[in-house]
Amino acid sequence: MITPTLTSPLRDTRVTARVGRVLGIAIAVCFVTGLISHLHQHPVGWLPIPPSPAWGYRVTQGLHVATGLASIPLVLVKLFTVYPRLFETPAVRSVGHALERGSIAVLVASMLFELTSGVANIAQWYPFHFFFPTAHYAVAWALVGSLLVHLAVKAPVIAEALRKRLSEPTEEGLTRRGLLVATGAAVVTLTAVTVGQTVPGLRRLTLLAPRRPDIGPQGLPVNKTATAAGVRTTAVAADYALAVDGPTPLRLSVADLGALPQHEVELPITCVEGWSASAPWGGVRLADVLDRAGVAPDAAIRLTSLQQGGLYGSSTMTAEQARHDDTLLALRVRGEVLALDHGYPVRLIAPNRPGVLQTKWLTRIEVV
Ligand SMILES: Nc1nc2c(c(=O)[nH]1)N[C@H]1C(S)=C(S)[C@@H](COP(=O)(O)O)O[C@H]1N2
Ligand SMILES: [Mo]
Repeated sequence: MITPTLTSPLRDTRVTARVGRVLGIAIAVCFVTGLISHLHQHPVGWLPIPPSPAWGYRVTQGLHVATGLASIPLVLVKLFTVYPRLFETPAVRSVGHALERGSIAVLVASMLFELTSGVANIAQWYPFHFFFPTAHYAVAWALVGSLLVHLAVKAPVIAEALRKRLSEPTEEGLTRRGLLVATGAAVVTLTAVTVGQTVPGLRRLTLLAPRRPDIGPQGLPVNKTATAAGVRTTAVAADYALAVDGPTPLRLSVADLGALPQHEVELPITCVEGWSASAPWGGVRLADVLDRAGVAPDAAIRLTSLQQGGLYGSSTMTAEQARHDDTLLALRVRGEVLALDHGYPVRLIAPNRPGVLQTKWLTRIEVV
């Protein structure tokens, strides 16, 4: 039997349990908001997402990314306090012990996978060859499953560790309390320098987030440019028209769209990467256009972009989302004609909807 040699008074269940308690809360919020966000992006028929509150996805995805980032220092410190024990031998002593260690192996591996893949996605870096949302979502279940096993197995140890006072065994070096304070400071700092990507008041602190939500044409970031989408010529073509399929098929030129009743709504673009920004959008109600085409009021629809290929070249919406008063075929933002990179001549903007589904450079609307 090898007893871990890397000992430190900081490696104590009282420290581990206290860090773990905060980490557990962060993971719970991250998991629940992640499930909601996943449901937004990959809708299922039996649980349709309502169009209100308009800020719903902004809050769930903002919290998801913020709690995921806050977990990074917590996981690192928690691992620091226990890692010698991960290499204990004999590796397996009994069936119960095997289960416990197995669940920790899955927990550590899935946690590290979720954090690294999540950060890579925020940075739009795809070194991996799997489809990010599917893998990130599947591994989240493994993480939560193994976490529940871990909590059940360790419940008595955790309860006892949290009950005991955080006494300091020596006067030298970093104290246990010092480590907890430093960990808290790291979490607060990391949150402060990233959360401005979605919280307007904290924008100027946004040092570490890859995007500032107010930098870009017309004061909004751009994820996919018109050049990247290959629509530079088609979007400005003289014969451009938006096709609307229905009992009365329509072909609406930019001038036709401009001649319909115009509305303005204040709505956020919320990217799954964690940034969001609100802006006043102007244009035509999707419901008005669908009515003119004679589309049934309860029909779900698909909106397709001029962009050829690509994952986000089209999106679908429920009838409830499509008929909401704030769901616009936007022609303008902040009173200006949409920049080509924001979807000129016309894009979708709808309440409580992930950015990936706010399809730009629309060319066709059809019933699904
Ligand atoms: N056709 C098309 N529309 C698209 C995309 C795309 O790749 N192609 N990207 C989406 C994503 S991921 C986001 S976050 C928003 C961003 O809109 P913006 O570039 O106007 O800020 O557009 C969405 N609309
Ligand atoms: Mo996005």
